[in-house]
Order: sequence, then structure tokens, then C-alpha cells
Amino acid sequence: MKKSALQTARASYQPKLPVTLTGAVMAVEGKPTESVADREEIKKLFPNTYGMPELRFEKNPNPTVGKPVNIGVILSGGQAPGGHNVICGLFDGIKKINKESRLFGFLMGPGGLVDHKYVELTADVIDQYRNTGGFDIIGSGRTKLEKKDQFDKGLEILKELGITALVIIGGDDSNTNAAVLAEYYKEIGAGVQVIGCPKTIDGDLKNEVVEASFGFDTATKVYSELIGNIQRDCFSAKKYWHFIKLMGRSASHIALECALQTQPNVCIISEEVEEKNLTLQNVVDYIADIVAARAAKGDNFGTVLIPEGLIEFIPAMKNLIAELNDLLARKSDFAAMARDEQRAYLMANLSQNSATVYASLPEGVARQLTLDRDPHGNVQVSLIETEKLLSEMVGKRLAVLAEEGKYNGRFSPLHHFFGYEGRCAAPSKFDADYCYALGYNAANLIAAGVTGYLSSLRNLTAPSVQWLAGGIPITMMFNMERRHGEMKPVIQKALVRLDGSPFLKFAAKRDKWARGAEYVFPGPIQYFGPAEVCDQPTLTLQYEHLDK
Ligand code: FBP
Repeated sequence: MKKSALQTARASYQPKLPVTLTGAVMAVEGKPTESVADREEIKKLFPNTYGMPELRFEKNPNPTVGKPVNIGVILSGGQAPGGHNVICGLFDGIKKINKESRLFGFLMGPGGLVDHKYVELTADVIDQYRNTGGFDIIGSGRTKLEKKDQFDKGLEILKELGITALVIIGGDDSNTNAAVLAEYYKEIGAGVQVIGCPKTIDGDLKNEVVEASFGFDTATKVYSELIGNIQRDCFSAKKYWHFIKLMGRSASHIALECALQTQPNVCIISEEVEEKNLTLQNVVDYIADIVAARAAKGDNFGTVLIPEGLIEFIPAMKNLIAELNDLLARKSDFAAMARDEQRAYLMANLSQNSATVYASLPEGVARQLTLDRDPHGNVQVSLIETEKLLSEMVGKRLAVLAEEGKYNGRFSPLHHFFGYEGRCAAPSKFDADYCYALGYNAANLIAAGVTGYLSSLRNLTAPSVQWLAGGIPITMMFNMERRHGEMKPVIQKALVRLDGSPFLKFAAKRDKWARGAEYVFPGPIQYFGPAEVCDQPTLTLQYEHLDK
């Protein structure tokens, strides 16, 4: 495959490991741990892996050569920049322990383990992927690894290949499943360790002990570059309002980080909308008032950032969606009905509040809510074009304001959705180093003989050589949550904290950003040049360190 000049230049970059990981290490145990909540239930469900101590790696003054090991690796869920470097770090780490060690990659996600689809990752393969974006080295998938027969099927191939440790690179759900698998393999004496690595651009796998998931840094920098470019265009042409939806599933971390980096006129934070119990109309009015205020100064342009999951956080919309799920599940011939019959059926059967909300929606969006459903019968909210929904409703509101003599301007909206543009970008220097170190550190956890641990690096706002390496028992991050009608042990998802520094910094500035044009243009990710250009971690990470 032809390589770009940047790919060639980056291929030779050697990620900088924390000093402790540059030689032989020994694991130092901290105190036994407890889960964040629901301790008794979780202890009962994980009798073999509950309460394990946190681990810290320190230099080992008396190193010995380790035994060769065969290791399996899986990429799970959505792509995130740096995944290849986790695998490269893992490869180098196990080779450092013993050069006869071998690495096997399971293809297209957890499904590859269950279906026995794999490839051996040798040095010549690994070298092609150093510091590159994407997950294409082995592919990724969303098969949930949660049933005993899947675990047993997986064990067959692990045994056949002589694999004694499995590294799962994934988000909160994948690492939850990694912990369940670790517990099961320990219970049956399978002789297979399971280690997790924190991945997701969404930034929602973080807590007291995990500072950041990998990929968030690069993805938000790519989106911020694009938003900055749009803002410069906006500033030059002065004629469009740009409605920009940003990926991130439920949490608004991506939108918030991009807002901190680019200072747009508007950024909606879903968690705040829910907390204040705002309606869709409240959000629309908020945006329309800013559009009108700017128009009064002759500024008929601006930027609005919208988190992907917004719709689910608007309490009235949440109720409407829940009612639609039920109604449509009960009406098997719904899809075959004529459009006006469908509408009449819904209006007659929805509660009064939900019917009012439904009737207020633009026709296209109302239809999306009834058509696009996943295999479980749920509305796929990520397919709803929230950016268009909002701009259409803002347009209507502005027409009312104009009639009342409160608005006199031009409103020309344009729409964007940024997600896939950043998920496979070449990792920033931060993610290149972080991911490589996470993989390398996973090899040390394997050598330490532990299972059910997450590879952990802390002190991430310092240069990478000063990061602190260790392992976190995954059960420590668990609480019980209702999933598909049943209480399950899961890693708590981190939503934007309204009392956290990133949100508070944004909230303190947003009115000024709304009125003026205080845009910031971050430009593209840089690899060569001064540290303040190349080596800055996200503002979210920097501000969160203020809260520690
Ligand atoms: P993960 O949680 O698996 O890391 O996925 C992140 C993500 O990019 C979300 O932001 C987005 O909602 C989702 O994946 C889209 O996934 P897909 O492309 O599979 O529909």
C-alpha cells in the first residue's frame, strides 16, 4: 500500500514510555479495593476477582528473563485513534519479556474469538502499523462477549493456540465484559488471564482511577480543527449559521472539549439540558435568541455545537421515545399503514404530553422517530438529524420573533456531522505515546500474572516520561445498573459533571462567546515543532486535574 509522506515520517517515531517502563519492572500492591457502589452484590458476583489491590509498577533492581507467552488481542467497538499503537506496544512488551513470545489478533472484534478467526501478528505486520490511525490491523466489531457458551467457545481456540492471556481493547461495556470473562476463566481454572485497555473517543470511560480513554485527544483535535476552519469561513463570508453535530453517543464530553478549544457562539450540553429539565422548545428559544441578538448587530452568522445524544436527554423527548417504542412494538402492521393513518394512530394513543411534543416536531424528524429502529425495537436516536431538527425549529421561532418586531435578519443554516472524520485519524503525539504505553504496560500486567485488571497510566498532564504505570482491578469501577430490564454489574459511564472544571470554565465564558466572535482556530494536529503546539493534552484533561 502506498504511504503518504507523513505516514513514512511517523513510522519511525518511537513513542516515549514512562521512565519506569523503560527497564524491567516489579509490581507493587496497594490496598485492597472496593467497587464504587453496590459492594455486597458485586462481591457476590465476582468472588474470584473482587477486592484485588491496585498495582503500581516500579523499576526492578534484580530483573530475570521471563517465560515466552502466547497472547491474544481483540479490538472491540468503535474505532479510536491509537488502537494500532496499543497493539504495537503490547507486541514490543511481550517480546521484551521474552523474544519467543507470540501475539495473535482475533479478527473483527470479539466475534473473532468466538468464531475462531485470527491472525498471527509478526514483526513485519506490526511495523506497518506503528503510529497509524484506524483499527484495520485486525478490524473491530460490536459482538457482545457476555454468555458462557461464547466464553467456552473462545477458550477452545485459546487452548489450541496456547494463549494464556487475552487483551481486550474497548470502552465501558467491553471492559465490563472483560471483567466477567476474567472472573469466569478464573472460576473454572482456565489458565487464561484477561486484561483491559480503556478505549473510546467518547471520553466517557474515566473516573477516580482512570484519567482518560485513548482516542478522545486526537478525535477532539480533529473536530476542533474542522470547527475552527468553519468559524474562519463564517467570519470571512458572514452569511451562514453552521449547525454542527458531534459524535459522542450519550455524553457531551466531545462537544464540551471542542467548545473549549474553539469558542463557538453556542454549545449545548445534554447533561445540563436534563438537569434543568429543559424542553426542546427551551433549547430552540435559547439558540434563536442568540441568533436574533447577533442579527441586531448585523452579524447574521455563527456556530452551534450539538452533542449527538442530545435528544435522549430532553426529558419530554425521552418520554415520547419510550412511548413510541411501546406503541410500535404492539402494532405489528404499523410499517404497512399509510403515513396519515400512522400519524392518526400515534396521536390517538400517545399520552397528551407526548402527543403535543410529537405534533411540534418537523415532519421529517417525526417520521425518523417511527421508522428507524434497531433489532431490539428501539429508536436509533443517533440517526436522527438533530442539527437539522434544531435549525428548522430555530427558523420557525425566528419567524415568530420577526412578526413581533424582535428580529430583523437573514438566517441561512448549514449542517454538519463530525464523527467518522476523527475516529481513524493518525494519533496525536499524546495518543501515540499513551496507546503505546497502555499496550506495553498490559504486557507487564500479564507478566505479573494478574487477571481482571485494566492497564493504567496516570499523571497524564505531565510529559509521558513522568506518567505512572500500573493496573486497576476492573471490579473496582463497578456499580449495579438496570440494563434491558435486569440489574447488571457494569462500569459506571462518566457523563459531563456540571460541577466539574471543564463545564464551569465553559459556562463562565459562553455568554461572551455568544455575543462576540471570540473564535479560536486550533489548526491541524502537529507532530513536528514546539511543545506548546505538539504536546498539549486536551483542555478537559488539564481542567480536570485542577479538580484533583
Ligand atoms: P465506542 O463507545 O464503541 O468507542 O464507540 C464510539 C462511537 O464513535 C460513538 O461516538 C458513536 O455513537 C458510535 O461509536 C457509532 O458507532 P457505529 O459507527 O458502530 O454506528
